[in-house]
Amino acid sequence: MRWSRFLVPRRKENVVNAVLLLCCFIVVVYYYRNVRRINQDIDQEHKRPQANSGDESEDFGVIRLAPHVRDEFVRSSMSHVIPDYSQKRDGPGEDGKPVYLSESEKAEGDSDMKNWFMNVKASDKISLDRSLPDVRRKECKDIKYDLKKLPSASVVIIFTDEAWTPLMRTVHSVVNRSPPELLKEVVLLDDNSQREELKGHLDEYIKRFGGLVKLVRKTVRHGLIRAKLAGAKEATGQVVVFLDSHCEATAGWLEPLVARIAEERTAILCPMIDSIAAETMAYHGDPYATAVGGFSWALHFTWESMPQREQQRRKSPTDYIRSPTMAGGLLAADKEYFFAVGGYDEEMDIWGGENLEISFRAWTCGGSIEFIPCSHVGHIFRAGHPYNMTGRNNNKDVHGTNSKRLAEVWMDDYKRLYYMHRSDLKVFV
Ligand SMILES: [Mn+2]
Repeated sequence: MRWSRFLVPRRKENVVNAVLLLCCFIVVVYYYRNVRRINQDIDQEHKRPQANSGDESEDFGVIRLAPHVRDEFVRSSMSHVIPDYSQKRDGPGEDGKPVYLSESEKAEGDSDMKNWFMNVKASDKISLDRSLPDVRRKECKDIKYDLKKLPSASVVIIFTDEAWTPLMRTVHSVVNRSPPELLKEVVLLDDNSQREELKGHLDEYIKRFGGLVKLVRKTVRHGLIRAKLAGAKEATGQVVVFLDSHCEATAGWLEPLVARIAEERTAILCPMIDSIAAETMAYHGDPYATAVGGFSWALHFTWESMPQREQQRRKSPTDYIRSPTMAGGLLAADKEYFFAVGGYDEEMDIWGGENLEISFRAWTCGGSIEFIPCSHVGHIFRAGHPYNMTGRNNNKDVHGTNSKRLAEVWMDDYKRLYYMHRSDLKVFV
C-alpha cells in the first residue's frame, strides 16, 4: 500500500513526481514505437520493397534521428507501391514488349511521331511501372554488393515540356529499381516547361513518393547544360546520376555505378544505353559491350570498336571499359569530383557538344570516362527534338557554337581540324 500513494497523490510534490513519471513514460513509449516501426520498415524493404500508407508520419520530428533513419521515414510515408516484379505482369508493353496501335488509334500515333518524335499514344497505354527484360549477363547478376558500404546517389532528371508518361516512367523506374539504401533522392528539374499538365498536376502527383522525388522549377529556360548544373547543385547524395527524361532504369542498374565510384572517385561513368523504340516503346538491350566512344573532327560523337589494349586489360566481362568519349547525357559521377573539374561548361547553350566536352575535360583533368557493362538503362531514341532548340541571341546552331567552345578550350592546335569543317565559325567569338 505504500507505493499506492504515488498513484493517488495527496501532497503537491507527489503530483509533480507523478506528472514527471508520466512524461517519461510517454517519451519511452513514443521512442519505442518509432524505433520498432523503422526497424520493421527496414526489414520489409530488404525482403520486398513495400510502401506503407502515408498516415503514419505524424510522430516525425518528435525525436531527433540520424540522417539515414530520417531517410527511412521519408520512405515510410510513400504511398507509391513498388511492384513485386517476381510476379508475372500482364498489360500492354509489359516485359518491354512493343505496343501496336489499333486502326482507330493509328492517326493519333502518327501525329505524335511528327510532333513528339515518339509515339506518346503508345506510351500512354503502358503502365508507368511496366516490367522490363533483364538483359544483363549472368556474370553481372552474380555480383553481390554490400549496399551499406556504398555511397548514396541522387538521380537528376532534367525536363522541358516532356510528355507525361515517358517522364513519369523514368521516375517510376528509378524509384522501383534502385535499392533504397542507395537512392538518396530523385531531383526533377523543370527547365521552364509551359505545358499545363507539368504544372500543378505534377506537384500533386509526386506526393506519392513521400519526399523522395523533389521538384525544382526554373522559370527561365536554362537549356539542358545549365539545367543539369542547377540540378546537380540540388543533389545531396555523394554520387550524382544524370538521366534523360525519357529513360527506363532496369534491374541492378545503380549498384555497379556507385560501386565503381566508391573504388575510383575520378571515374565518370556511363551505363549501357539500351534502346526503347520511339514508335512502339519496345525495349531492346544488348548484354555484350564491344564499343567505345570516339568523335569526328566536326566534333560529332562516333562509335568505335573497343581497342585491343582495352580488351586485354579487362579481366572479366563485368569490368569497366575505358572510353575516350561518352555518347550523351546519361552519366554518374562523384558529385564533389564533378564540380572540382568544373562540371559542364555553363556557357554552352541548350544542347549538344557537352558530352564530348565533359569527356575531354575528364581525361585532361586526370579522370576517366568509363562504360559500365553491368548497368543497363533504356532510352527512347528520337529522330528529332520536340522542343525549342534556339539558343541565346537567336542562335540556331547551338551544337556548332558549343563545339567551338570545346575546340578552343581543350584542343590546342588541333582546333584547326574542327575549323576545317566549320570555317564559318572561325571568325566569330
Ligand atoms: Mn535523350
